[in-house]
Amino acid sequence: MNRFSLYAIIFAFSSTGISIAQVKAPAAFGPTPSENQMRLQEMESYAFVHFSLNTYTDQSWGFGNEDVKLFNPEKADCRQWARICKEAGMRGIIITAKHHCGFCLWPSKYTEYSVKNAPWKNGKGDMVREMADACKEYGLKLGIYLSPWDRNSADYGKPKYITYFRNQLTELLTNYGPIFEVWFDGANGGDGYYGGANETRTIDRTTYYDWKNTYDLIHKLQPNCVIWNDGGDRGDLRWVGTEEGFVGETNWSLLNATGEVPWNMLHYGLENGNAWVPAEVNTSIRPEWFYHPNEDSKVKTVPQLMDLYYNSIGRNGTMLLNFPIMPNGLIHPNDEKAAYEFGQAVKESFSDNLAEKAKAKASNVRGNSKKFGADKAIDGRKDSYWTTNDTITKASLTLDFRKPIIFNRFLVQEYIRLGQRVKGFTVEVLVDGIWEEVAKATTIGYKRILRFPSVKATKVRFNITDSKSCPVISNIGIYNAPVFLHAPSIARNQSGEISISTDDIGPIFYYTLDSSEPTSNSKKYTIPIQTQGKIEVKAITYDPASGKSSPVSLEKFDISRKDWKIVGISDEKAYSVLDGNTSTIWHQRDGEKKPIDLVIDLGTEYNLCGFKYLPDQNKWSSGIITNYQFYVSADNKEWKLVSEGEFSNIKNNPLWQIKQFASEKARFIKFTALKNTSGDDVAGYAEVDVITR
Ligand code: FUL
Repeated sequence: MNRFSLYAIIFAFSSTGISIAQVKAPAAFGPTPSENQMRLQEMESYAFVHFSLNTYTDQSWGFGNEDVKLFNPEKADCRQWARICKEAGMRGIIITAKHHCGFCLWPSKYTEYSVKNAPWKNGKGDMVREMADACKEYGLKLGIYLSPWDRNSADYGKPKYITYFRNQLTELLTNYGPIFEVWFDGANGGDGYYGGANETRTIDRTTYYDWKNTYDLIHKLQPNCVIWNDGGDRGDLRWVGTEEGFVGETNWSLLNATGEVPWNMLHYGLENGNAWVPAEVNTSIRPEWFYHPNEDSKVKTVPQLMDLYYNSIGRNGTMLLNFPIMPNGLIHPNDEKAAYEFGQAVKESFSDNLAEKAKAKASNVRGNSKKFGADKAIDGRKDSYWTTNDTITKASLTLDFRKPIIFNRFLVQEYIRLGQRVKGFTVEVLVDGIWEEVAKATTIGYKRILRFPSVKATKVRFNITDSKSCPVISNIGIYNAPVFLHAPSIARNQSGEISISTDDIGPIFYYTLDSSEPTSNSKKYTIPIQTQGKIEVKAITYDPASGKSSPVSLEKFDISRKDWKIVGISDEKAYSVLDGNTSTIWHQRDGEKKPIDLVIDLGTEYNLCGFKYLPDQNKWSSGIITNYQFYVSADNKEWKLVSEGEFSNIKNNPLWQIKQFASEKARFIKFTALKNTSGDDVAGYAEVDVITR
């Protein structure tokens, strides 16, 4: 199209009486979002709630044989969940209607493994109904997590199970009002109860569910619902390849409609993909998805939740934050407090858009039309935008505040209904007559937020340095957001030295060893603290300039590992499993010989009641143990098996795995790796520890 045909001129008169030419909007470039995807993107943040039978067994995944009689949340109150999510600024809730164990939170007609046989409300309860009602009351949308993998069903793996799966989907999509998202977890197949068969069953994730017809069913029953699917056909959204709560800094909302989606595509999208598949960042407010009492002190703090916000919504993704439900049916007060304070912090950060008070000027305006002028990027409307002539792929927009203002955030949005275009941009500020670059980034998409140290400047210049086609910018925001200090990390090495650290610049730490809350009057940390035996350390980061403190970090250490010896292994590197440093990994390879044992002499006899294993944090490395046995011995000859089982979800969520057992006196431990995520003969360990009485 040439420049002259592009500008179809129609005469019109503006309110000032000056004749203006109306210029055609740019044509869409590449794939664009559907109305359903658009609606979801504008929701920005929504919650997950994880609740099932494994809430009662302290597991991450139920095996499928857990007793339905365990389910009795005597205080269950979905209105509490909805209120908390609303206070955190979320717009919807996705409930785990059925997790991998197969237990249904609604009285499904198609199975006995549901609330209808649980003591809760004498079998008359329906948690999905209560969730739907609570969402309605609080103005939230309802979403459904329905696990395709069902470790309870005798038919799982057979064609018959597909009818069962679709029957359940039909119940959920017809009886509970509008559903905004269905979530099909990618974990699928493996060991399970399967109606008593107790075996391993695998399926082909791409063909087994006949996704095309399953999707047709969803579209028919809930035309406004988006589909998240990590296990088969491309859905409307993509997983970002990690459950830690961040997507790539470069984040294209594009993939190819068919073909493989390796990790880098999940994380960064595909610059020239031919389908619109935006990123959804899912993570939990605690390390695990389900409730575990030992994580009550591990709830994400406000600075961590703000990082999550910037690394998801601030990087062109939506944010899906999980709340585990306690056995009594409520969200824990610690999670409630964090969610409330997070909601407040987001409001405080983004309530005053300083850009709206500025005068905007652009290097190029499409056809010099007022309709596409620079001020359209700061008018607070989502249906107007600043854009340039078609041939322009580099352009800048300057905001003039006419006096110095202080700020530390730059927010920008593309008008994605016309496609995602921008490939690179910088932000400069004018300080004392000199332009300085304060931030530089690649993609924008629906929303991008950049953080930088506070500056005092009179002007801001947003430079688009590269774009696939003419840039189309719907919104710019400048904010002076509060800065939150991160709680420090606390580690103990093998000799018992405690060190306290953080990534923040120039921090000061205060700590306590007597369970009291640390303040700036507590002991100041200068050098590593020598400790022995069981100890509880609490610490804060403190900024003397502002007088602000971080949230409190708490670490409980068991006996020190000073006298521990790794038996029968000459490789000195093996001691990295005891060094307290989570980034040093030791890999043990045993040729054809499986299983692989790690034997440790604790030096003295202890009353042992559990052990802890931290895998390699790089989920692609080999040797992440999924199935284990744990033995104890007094003499390194006679061994007693005290614990065995699986580390569920260890690849996607590589947390400390904590296993408890009935207490046993012993001096030697043997940790046996039976299976790993890489299917080879390697056992890898970041850390191994014990729990004593
Ligand atoms: C994972 C599951 O295996 C977890 O248990 C959890 O439900 C999470 C949201 O997805 O893949």
